[in-house]
Amino acid sequence: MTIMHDTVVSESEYFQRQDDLVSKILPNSLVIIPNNLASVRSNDTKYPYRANSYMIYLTNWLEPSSVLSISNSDGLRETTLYVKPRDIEKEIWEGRIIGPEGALSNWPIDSSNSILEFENSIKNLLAKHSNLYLIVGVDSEIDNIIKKYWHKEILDPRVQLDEMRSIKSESEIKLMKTASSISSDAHVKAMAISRPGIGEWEIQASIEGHFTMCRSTNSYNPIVGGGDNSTILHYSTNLETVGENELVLVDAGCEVNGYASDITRTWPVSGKFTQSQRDIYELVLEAELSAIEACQAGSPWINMHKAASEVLAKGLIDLGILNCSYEEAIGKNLDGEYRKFFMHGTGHMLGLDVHDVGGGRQGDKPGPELAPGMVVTIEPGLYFAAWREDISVPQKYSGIGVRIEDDVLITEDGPVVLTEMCPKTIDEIESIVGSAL
Ligand SMILES: [Mn+2]
Repeated sequence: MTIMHDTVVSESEYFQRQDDLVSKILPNSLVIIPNNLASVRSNDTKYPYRANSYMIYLTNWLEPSSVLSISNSDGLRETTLYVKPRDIEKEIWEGRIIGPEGALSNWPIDSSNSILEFENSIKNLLAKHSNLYLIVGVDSEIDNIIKKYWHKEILDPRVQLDEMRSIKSESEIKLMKTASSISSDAHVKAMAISRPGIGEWEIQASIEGHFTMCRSTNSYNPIVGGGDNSTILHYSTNLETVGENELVLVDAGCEVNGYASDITRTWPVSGKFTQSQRDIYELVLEAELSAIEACQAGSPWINMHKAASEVLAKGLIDLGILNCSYEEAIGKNLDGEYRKFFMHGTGHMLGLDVHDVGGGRQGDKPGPELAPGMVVTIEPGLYFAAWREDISVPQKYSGIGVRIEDDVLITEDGPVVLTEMCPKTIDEIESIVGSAL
């Protein structure tokens, strides 16, 4: 099976993004964005390469050893890409190199140059500009070259770029819908092959196999935690088996043309939730639905977290897990007793990065207002680790971890769940688990 990703971003949209950036920065400025470094695993073996998300956003240039510069002197945009020069010896071993000419003919840029000319060229360019924007820390060699010739303040272009990236265009939303649908299918397939004794790695393999079959890749390392491992928030060893009547928590999503999806589902590998698992699952699902409902344009970021937290705090009292008043359970600043069991945020922005730019609660501030075009995840959870000595819970809940996560597009007409095709009711899940055996 193959899926054609025909929803790519057009050349004019990339130029539009560059123009938008140029209009938001100070006059007579130069913006410099180095691409991520390729990273060595050992000797001549490298880790899979992923370009810098800002580079993808502005040009979709995916080769390492490259730098983007955008100037707005004289009110005109001049976008230059410095890239690896052609090199037949290297290309025989490592694959074709596009080179400056290929880049100029096929990528959304105004001019190109060899990366070997970067220092000479940038020295002259810096002298002609009054302001410099640079993403520092991506490539220290580039940072050092710049600091040789620029002794004034260095501004951060992410201030402008993050604001732009946080509102998704129609083409970006289409890519994220494709990613959401591939990830949903992967979760359903993994549910269908689940059985008592299944290896966490088998579920991981099924999911990653589906991503690859669909010409996509992980947007982060999959979390497949069975039994007590479901209570480790970023567990990713995935090397144990899941026993009879245990839950498995699977947090896995793919990316398509750089755009991420992020789904978590939790299911009983034996096909039936026990009563205790059902108690916790139903409560987390109620919290999730309530938080999704709070994803309204104009509403502050904190509202979705508040909505999930209120349901969980009340539910924990009703189940006899918390023996305190509701006020103590929820806390003055959403920091009450319930945080022992729900210790992370309710969601994050999603886009080119799985934890995308532009969102979140900053300290005590309520965070940004939700706006149409933002995509956020909603992912409340409850975790009762058997190994924790600092908490006590009724024995029947010990070792249970449940998280449910969907990707939500904010629109004028309310939340649109991009991952809605991924089943999450108890009845749906029970009917799918084991159905492919
Ligand atoms: Mn997430």
